[in-house]
Amino acid sequence: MTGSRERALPGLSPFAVRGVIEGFYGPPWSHEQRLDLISFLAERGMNTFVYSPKDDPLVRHEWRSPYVGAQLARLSELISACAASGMTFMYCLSPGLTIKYSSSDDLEMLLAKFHSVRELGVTSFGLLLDDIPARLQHPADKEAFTDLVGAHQSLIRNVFSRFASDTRLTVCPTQYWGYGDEDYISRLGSGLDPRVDLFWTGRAICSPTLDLSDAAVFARATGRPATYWDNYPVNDVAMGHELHIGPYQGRDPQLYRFSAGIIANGMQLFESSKIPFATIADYLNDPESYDPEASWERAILDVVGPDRAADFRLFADTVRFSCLSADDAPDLAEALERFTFELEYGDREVAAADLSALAQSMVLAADRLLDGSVSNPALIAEVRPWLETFRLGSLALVAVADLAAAGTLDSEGSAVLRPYLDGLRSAHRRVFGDLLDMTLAELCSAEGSPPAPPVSAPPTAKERT
Ligand code: LTM
Repeated sequence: MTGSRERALPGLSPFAVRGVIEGFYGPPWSHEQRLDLISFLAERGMNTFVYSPKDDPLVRHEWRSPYVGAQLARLSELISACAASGMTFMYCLSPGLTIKYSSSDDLEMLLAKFHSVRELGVTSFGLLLDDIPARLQHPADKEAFTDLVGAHQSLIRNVFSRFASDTRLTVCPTQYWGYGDEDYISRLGSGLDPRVDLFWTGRAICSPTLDLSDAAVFARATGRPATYWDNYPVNDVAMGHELHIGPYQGRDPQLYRFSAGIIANGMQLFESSKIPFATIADYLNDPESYDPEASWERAILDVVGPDRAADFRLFADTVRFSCLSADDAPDLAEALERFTFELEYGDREVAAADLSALAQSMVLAADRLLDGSVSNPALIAEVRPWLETFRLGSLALVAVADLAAAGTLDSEGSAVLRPYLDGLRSAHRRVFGDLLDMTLAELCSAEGSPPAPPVSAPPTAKERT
């Protein structure tokens, strides 16, 4: 450890640390995907890839086991790829599920594992103590330490003191979110060498905003600026039905004043993650001028390719919901507001024609993305279940427009639309979210004939042939 924090070059990003963490639960990314990501990030001014897949046994459940054979070769290749791209490879271990804090054998095992990776050329390490028991479990630990803070301070100090002077350590504390001055994090931070960096996810595990005032509180309480582990676009565990491809937003433009940097946690959906990653890179490169929507348009063009970018943009509007966005489908919401108003106070035929044109263009976009030739087939394969739901919802909107044109929304709405509503609900993919669900549910509650049985989407043009 040199003691000097990595500095951003003048005129470039004000954040020293800019990167991505493979830190999600679920099937890890493949070796090829990681290599691809390293170039993708480096090309966009990012400088760090944090290796910490929750479901890689060698970093968590089997943290004591050494790398051998193909696993060693692959790790080595990732490290070389980062070095060749000017990226920092941060290697993390998560020993907290099984470590005995008072055991010198466990400490030596941990140091030996870090050392084995250090031999491959790594000088940046993470000690991740997230998602582990919040209280000491081993009787020997309870004897040796007053509480978890004491055990963690001892572990971190023992690890850090044995690192070479050119080696950095970032710790993820067990309480990694909140106001930033809670008892655990304040005591942990104030007892650690200021050169040890701390990960922090913000006010929540998945934080809608990262505020400058919160960052200042954290820095004051812990004696160092936060390195944000930003849980976006990650969609693991209970978020698996959401597709987080919206733009990065809600991060203070001056966050760098009290933060060492941001590391974004990806989705297992690798290609899809590139869209938000590209916007995160834009924010990190120039947070004060960052424009989420403009950055997002560029990211879609970049990742989807020019041939289908416009089609994908129509779809992407309907999966905007995430911890960063309470809006499910902002463009469609505006169109539905216009439709409802026009229907009530204006011209029924105009209302129906406008909605029909939009909905039909959405169906066609879905068909081209699902069945046509695309420049990023891996992306389309990942988002296919959401695209199919998008198509079904778009067909439901065509049906709404048809009913409106015929003046039969009230009398036939329930019979015609209920099967779509049931189909959308049983698809278990968050597309259109509450917006379409509430619209259809309301139309279905109107008096009329009983609904037909649930349907799934009629076949696309290609499926029919
Ligand atoms: O956020 C942290 C520090 N840990 C875990 C992540 O590994 C996980 O991916 C996210 C999202 O579910 N939540 C966590 O608590």
